[in-house]
Amino acid sequence: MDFEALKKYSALHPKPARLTLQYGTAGFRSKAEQLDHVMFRMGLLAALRSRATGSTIGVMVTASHNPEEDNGVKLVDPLGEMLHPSWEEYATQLANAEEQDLQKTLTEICQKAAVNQQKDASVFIGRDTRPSSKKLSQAVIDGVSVLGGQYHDYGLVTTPQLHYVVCCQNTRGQYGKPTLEGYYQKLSKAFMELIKKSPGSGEGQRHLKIDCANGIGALKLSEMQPYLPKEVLVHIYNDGTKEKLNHLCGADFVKVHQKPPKGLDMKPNERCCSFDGDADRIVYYYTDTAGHFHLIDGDKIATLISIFLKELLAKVGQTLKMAVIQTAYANGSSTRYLEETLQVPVHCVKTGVKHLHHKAQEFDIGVYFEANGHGTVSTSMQCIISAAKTYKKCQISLRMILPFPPCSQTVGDAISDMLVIEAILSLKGLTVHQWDAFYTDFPNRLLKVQVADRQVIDTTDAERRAVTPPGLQEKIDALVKKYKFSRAFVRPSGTEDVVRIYAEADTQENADALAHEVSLAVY
Ligand code: NG1
Ligand code: ZN
Repeated sequence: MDFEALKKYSALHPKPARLTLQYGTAGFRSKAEQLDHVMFRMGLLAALRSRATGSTIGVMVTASHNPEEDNGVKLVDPLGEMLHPSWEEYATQLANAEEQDLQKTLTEICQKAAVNQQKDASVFIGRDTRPSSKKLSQAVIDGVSVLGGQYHDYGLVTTPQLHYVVCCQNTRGQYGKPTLEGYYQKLSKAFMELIKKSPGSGEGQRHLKIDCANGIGALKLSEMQPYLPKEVLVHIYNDGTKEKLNHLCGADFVKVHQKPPKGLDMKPNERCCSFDGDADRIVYYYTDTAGHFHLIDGDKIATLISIFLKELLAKVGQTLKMAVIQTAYANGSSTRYLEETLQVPVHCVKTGVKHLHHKAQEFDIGVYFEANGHGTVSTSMQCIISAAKTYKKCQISLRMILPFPPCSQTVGDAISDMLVIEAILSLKGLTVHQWDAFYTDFPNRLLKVQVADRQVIDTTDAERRAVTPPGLQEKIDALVKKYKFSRAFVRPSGTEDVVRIYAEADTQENADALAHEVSLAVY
């Protein structure tokens, strides 16, 4: 390690005094002007992680659904997964080390993680469309370079695209070509394979209006247009040319406010969807003829995919183990429908797609979605092998469906999820209204409140119960008892300086009242 060069470069990316940040649910997130040193240091860490694993590591500069003024950074592990938890701690240590301790902290990480400093380091870098992202990604490059690492800057990409190229690179092309062209080709080929057996195919085009949150999704969907089969015609709204990123639009806005985004004109029963700011989440929605808005969130997306896969497995006589993975935010009605009507096992894990992904990998087929629309389907090697064996017998090209290739095997991906959903709706001949009618969501409310120190709240049971501060859970229990068919929980956010409150009850009024009362108990 060239400590002189390190000192010189680090001085160009100084850490603001007294600032401490944590590698949270999805990496570091903060106001963009606080992040230059974090980016430089994540460049350093990515080079070390690359040496430790002997693989290419990804660094994505984005703050997803957060306001345009924010930014963030997350590392992508060799198979396109989220950074291993043991390294999250190193990330936090490195980001918070004072200037004079930087060298010592790096040396300690190298010792603890057995990093062979003689090895080559390779890092892929991507960024979203935030005005601050270009400069911040340059700081990442400085960090990689000062440790002698090689880098490839993919520039503007969606988060899932960066995960894709990292996975392709490290699996020597088995997952696909590590280029955006490879990504578009892989997705459109998988989609066409799926849809060609559709009874509705050849009967004209499927129109879909997409709110791209004024973000990277618009750019990348436009790029993908020439690769998309003629069966699906996407209409892009909120492309970022007029309004600010995530402002009154995008998947998070639509999910939290349960209303349509600004900038998208909806006709009754028209199928619409929203991506988030880095295009790893998707939610669908429509308004009915009476003008009522209906949200189809991640829970209903998971349900649609599970129904399709379950029927398919039954048809080809497969007995593969399938499960749905949710978090505490999943609507209780979806859990009941999946378990009781569909008879699919459901598991609840902590918030954050890395926890869902991890659990999903315990099954041959793991369908995992957060209620906010972040998710995908993971398939095991065992599943792929048996699918290949039965391939010849199948009416539908099972080989193309398992592993469900339109579904990203690395992380939730709005573009690939959208193609899967469109294909399944077409194959099953379902309208958006029929899909929505699978079950009715229990009335619910998600609130956030700012408190002096959100970390005083500690939780257990997949975040459904608070263990600290003392007395809080007892207060919540007493409030929940006041309402019928109710539940509520609180947890500190891992991406914002807030505490989140979630409540369900028999009516919307009661869900709102319960959420409000719980929020008062949190202060
Ligand atoms: P936090 O801020 O930890 O609640 C939010 C989402 C997560 C996940 C991450 C990363 C909710 C309630 N929480 O996490 O599900 O998607 O952002 O983007 O939607
Ligand atoms: Zn996102």
